Formats: sequence, C-alpha cells, structure tokens
Amino acid sequence: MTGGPVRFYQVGSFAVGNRLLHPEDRTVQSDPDRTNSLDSGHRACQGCGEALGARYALDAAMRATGGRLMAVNATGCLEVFSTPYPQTSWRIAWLHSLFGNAPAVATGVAAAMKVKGRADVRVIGQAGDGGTVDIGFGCLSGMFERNDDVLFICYDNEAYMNTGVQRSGATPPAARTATTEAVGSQPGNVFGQGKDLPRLAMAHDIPYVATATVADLHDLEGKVERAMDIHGARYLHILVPCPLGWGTASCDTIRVARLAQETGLFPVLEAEHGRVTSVSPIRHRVPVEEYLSIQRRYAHLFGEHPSVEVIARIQAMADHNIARYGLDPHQVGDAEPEAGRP
Ligand SMILES: Cc1ncc(C[n+]2csc(CCOP(=O)(O)OP(=O)(O)O)c2C)c(N)n1
Ligand code: SF4
Ligand SMILES: [Mg+2]
Repeated sequence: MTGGPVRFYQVGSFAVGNRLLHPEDRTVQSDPDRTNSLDSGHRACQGCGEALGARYALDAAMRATGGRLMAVNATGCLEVFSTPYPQTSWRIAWLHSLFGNAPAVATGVAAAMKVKGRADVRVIGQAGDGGTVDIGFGCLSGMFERNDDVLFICYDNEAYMNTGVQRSGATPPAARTATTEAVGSQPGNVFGQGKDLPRLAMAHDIPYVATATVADLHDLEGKVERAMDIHGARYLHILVPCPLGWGTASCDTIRVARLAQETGLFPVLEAEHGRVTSVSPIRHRVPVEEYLSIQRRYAHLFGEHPSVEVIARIQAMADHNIARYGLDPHQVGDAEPEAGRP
C-alpha cells in the first residue's frame, strides 16, 4: 500500500499489522518471507524475553546479509531450549561449543570463512549475560581487541537462568537469586559497581556498540541491521526479561522491559568507536518502584516495612544513568559530554 497517512489503529502489531506501512518503515517480522530463524516448537518458558529477542535479532541479521550468516551460541537457556537433541529450532547455520568460548569460536568461524574465500558469510556470536560478562569475558575482550569481524549479542536476563537462577556479574543490586537469597540484614545481591558491559565494550573503541530491549523491537531490528553494515567487532546488549527468574507474569515481559528503560535503569543507546552517538529518550519517566514492585525477585523490598533506603539507592542509580547519557529530554544539559569514555 502506498500513499495516505496510516492511522495508529491500522498499524496493529509489529508482526502483522505494519504491513500497511510504507515498505521502508515495516519491521522484518512483518515480512511474510522472513527467515523464522528461531522457529516455533522450542522449549522456552512462556513469555521468555530471550526467545523473543533472539528471533527478532537473527531474522533481522538474516535479512541484512541476504541469508549469508552463521551463528555461534554459548551454553545457556537459548542453546538448551532450542536444541534438545536430536531436534533443533534453528533454521540457520548454527553452532554450539561451550559456555565460555563463544566469542573465540565465532572469531574462528569468521577466519575460516575468510580463508575459504567466503568473507561474504557474516558471523554472529551470542550468549546470555553469564556467558558474556563472566566466563566468556576474556574471549570477548580479545575479540574486541583484535577487532574481529563478528557481531556479538548478549541476551541479558541478569542471572544464570539455565542452571536455576544463580547470580551473575550482571545481576543488579538487591535482586534475589538462588545464590543471593532474600535473607539476612542486607537481602538480595550486594551493591557494587557491577559489570557494565556496554561501557566496557566502548572502552575497547570498537566500531559499534548498542543496547536495546525487547520492548522496542523495531529499534532492535534497526540496530542489528546497522551492525551488519559495519565490519570489525560489534557488540549488542539486549535486555531480555525472564519470567521465571524475575518472578514476573509471562504476559508482563514487554511491560517490565519498557519500565527498565523508562526508569533509566537500562539506558538504550548506540556508540561508535567509543563515543555515544544516539540515545533513546525516556518518554514517560517513572520511579523505580514501578519497575521493582512487579518482580518477585524484589519482593523483600516491599510489604509492611518497605526498604526505603535500598529503593532510594536504586533510584540514585537510575538518576545517574539519566544524567550520564542525557536520557530525559526535559532535563536539558545534564549529559556528560564524553559519555561512555572511561
Ligand atoms: C564451564 C562451565 N561451567 C558451568 C556450566 C553450567 N552452565 C551452563 S549454562 C549456565 C548459565 C548460563 O547463564 P547465562 O549465560 O546468563 O544464560 P541464560 O541461561 O541466563 O540465558 C551454567 C552455569 C557449563 N556449561 N560450563
Ligand atoms: S528460564 Fe528464563 S531465559 Fe530460560 S527459557 Fe525460561 S524464561 Fe527464558
Ligand atoms: Mg542469563
């Protein structure tokens, strides 16, 4: 369809309705000829943010590369729920190795393709937050430092979900996991500096770093397409809520991801060669309570005697992100000029 303004009610869902939009404005998912890279029938929990994020990311990468793509997967939920032997939900060339070495294996695949004269075949490495920020970090930092021609995607659900919700270096302060239980005088995960992987990636000065959430899937697709246009090491960090580990309703996956962005706790941005080039502004700024209180992993902060101090510390983290990246358009002049630079 061409011409004439399309009204909101005509646009409908990202998956189907936006076929009414101008072709350039449509999502990859609205294309009936999309790859369906991660096909239905896999064993992810209902409402799994990781399954949703991976499907959109890989379909966008397939379209951007004309189907010349290989994916290398670390161990984790995404690998386990998609490939119960002898079945697979992947309809693309896909390789699993170990929990900690996906960036190195992806580098090897890209090198092998080059040697075979098939540098047109592009490579994606992908892992959960544990596989990225903890056990895989040495391999990932090497991949960045050598500027290997790989897009590495971290699906961040903020804990080791596949093995029963243990804490990772990306688990936020105060969150309850199986290894940071809601007991004692300071329940949940400790407050620390955490591992801010997007900023660590930026510190390597690689060509492209971006963050996204499953609440804005059009933005996610656009970032994958941009990343596939660039050569060298690229990093995409996607927030993917996990209903099981976060204690959220499976129907709230998108809502909780949107709240993470709108509180400022998860800044959505792009950076090139170590400098932030764009941020997604917060449209409706909300206090962190709205985000925390719908997740059972924070239930110990609420109830009869709410942990006012802890909630205030989390709010301060959100405010710090908002000031650092200039996320609130109503709070002009707060962005640090060299955001992302250590
Ligand atoms: C060397 C090694 N240690 C531990 C494990 C067990 N293990 C498999 S997946 C996993 C956690 C994965 O967490 P994450 O990377 O965050 O992915 P998620 O399941 O949360 O998507 C662990 C501890 C392993 N497979 N190999
Ligand atoms: S445990 Fe979490 S990440 Fe794993 S399949 Fe279930 S919802 Fe997805
Ligand atoms: Mg995880």
